[in-house]
Amino acid sequence: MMLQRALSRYGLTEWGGEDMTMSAEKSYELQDSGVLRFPEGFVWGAATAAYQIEGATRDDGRGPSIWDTFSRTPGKVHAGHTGDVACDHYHRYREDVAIMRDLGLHAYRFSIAWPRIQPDGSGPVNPRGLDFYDRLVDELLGAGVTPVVTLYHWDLPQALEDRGGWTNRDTARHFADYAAIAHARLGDRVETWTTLNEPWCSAFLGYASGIHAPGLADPALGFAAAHHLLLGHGLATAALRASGAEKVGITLNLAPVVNDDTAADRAAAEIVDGLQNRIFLDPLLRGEYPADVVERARRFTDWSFVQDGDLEVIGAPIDLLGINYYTPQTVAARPGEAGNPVFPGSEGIAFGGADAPKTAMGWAVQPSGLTDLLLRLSRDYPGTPLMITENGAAFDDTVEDDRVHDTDRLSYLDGHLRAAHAAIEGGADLRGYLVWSLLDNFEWAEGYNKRFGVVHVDYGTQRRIPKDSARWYGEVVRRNGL
Ligand code: IFM
Repeated sequence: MMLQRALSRYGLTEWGGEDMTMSAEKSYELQDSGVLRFPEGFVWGAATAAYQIEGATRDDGRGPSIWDTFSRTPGKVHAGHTGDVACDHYHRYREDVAIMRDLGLHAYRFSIAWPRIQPDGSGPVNPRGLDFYDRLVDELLGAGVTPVVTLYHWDLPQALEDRGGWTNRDTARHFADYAAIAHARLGDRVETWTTLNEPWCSAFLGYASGIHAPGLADPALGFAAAHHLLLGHGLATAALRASGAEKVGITLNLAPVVNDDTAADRAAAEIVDGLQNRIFLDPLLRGEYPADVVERARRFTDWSFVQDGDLEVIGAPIDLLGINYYTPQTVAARPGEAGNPVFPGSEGIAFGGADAPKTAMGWAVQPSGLTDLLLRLSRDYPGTPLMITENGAAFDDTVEDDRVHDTDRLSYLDGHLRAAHAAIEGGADLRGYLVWSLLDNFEWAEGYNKRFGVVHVDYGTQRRIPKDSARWYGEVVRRNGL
């Protein structure tokens, strides 16, 4: 059941049945292909998100978010876990920044909790919320770590959800106001701003399938939310530019969709590529929705939420495209198959895992997918610098004598860095790599049951232990290579 829920995060189902988790025995060998150097100035760092690590959900005037509500809804999150305490980063950020400094990280991508800044999502600003990020940014800069801000990593103020959340066009406007408020306070020290993290998840896990907050399950709402998220990105980008932001971007969760077996399978892959990747890439980077996606979604929506001028706003140039890559999407044409709720319009398509070792999430480990993805983006959407804003893996770690020998994670990261390097050699304009995640944290519907960190967190004591992967990663950073 738990594995099934983790799989469904990416529209996967369990093909095969037996334990799919990659064991130490099954884990693949580190490749030994000599020294690989990354380009000079390549940015190495780590990423987190507010609700996943901060805790302190009632401190200093923070308002409730949709994840506070959702995690309290019985049956929605593993074992009823909530983000109330999480990694207590709100109080321990100095210790966490010191870990980053010791690892030699160049950059830290964190998200700002909108409900700390505007407890009701619009209207009055809560200065104590801004104060926290002010302290965090200063601490980072003092440690030589460059802050990279994400404005929205899924914790919508509940007050806005009560008025329709991302299905309400007004939310996009409120988001731009909030972006300007955050920039006014931090813009003198933060150069790089990303608007949204993974709008696909917000729209289709949150509104179309009910797997994530706010837990609604209506395909039409999913498409409306996707559009308003994109509009929010566009309006926030304009607001950030007007306030003088230097670099503005967005982060998407993208995946190559694979199956070359038959013409029908290739057609199925094209459909899912539209529903996962092009539905965001095309409006952002080409100023239009892909015709096949528009057509396919007509069974759910007439797209009347798209108003004149929206696509110009959404398609305004950006300075950086953030890519979150974990696993490829493997599909097959299978007539009669019910549509997958996270991909409304995918009737007749079966989703499965690639034939590869799996992480604790059940996600196939396939580094070559990252090379393919980066090269495809360079080919189909040239001209926008790329950054890997998330990549990493959950495994069932154990602590022995104050050490965590997370060979599987280390191996995963090594493989993906080699894959990223291959893409650079192939011409991809990749500027940096941020590992997901700095810390073990609240993995959304999986609660604290899945550990993605390169630093172990004991949730009972809040003690941090850098895992072997963290030590290794620090060495990669130091050498600018492998
Ligand atoms: O933990 C999440 C993160 O919040 C968004 N990207 C995927 C990660 C792993 O599931």
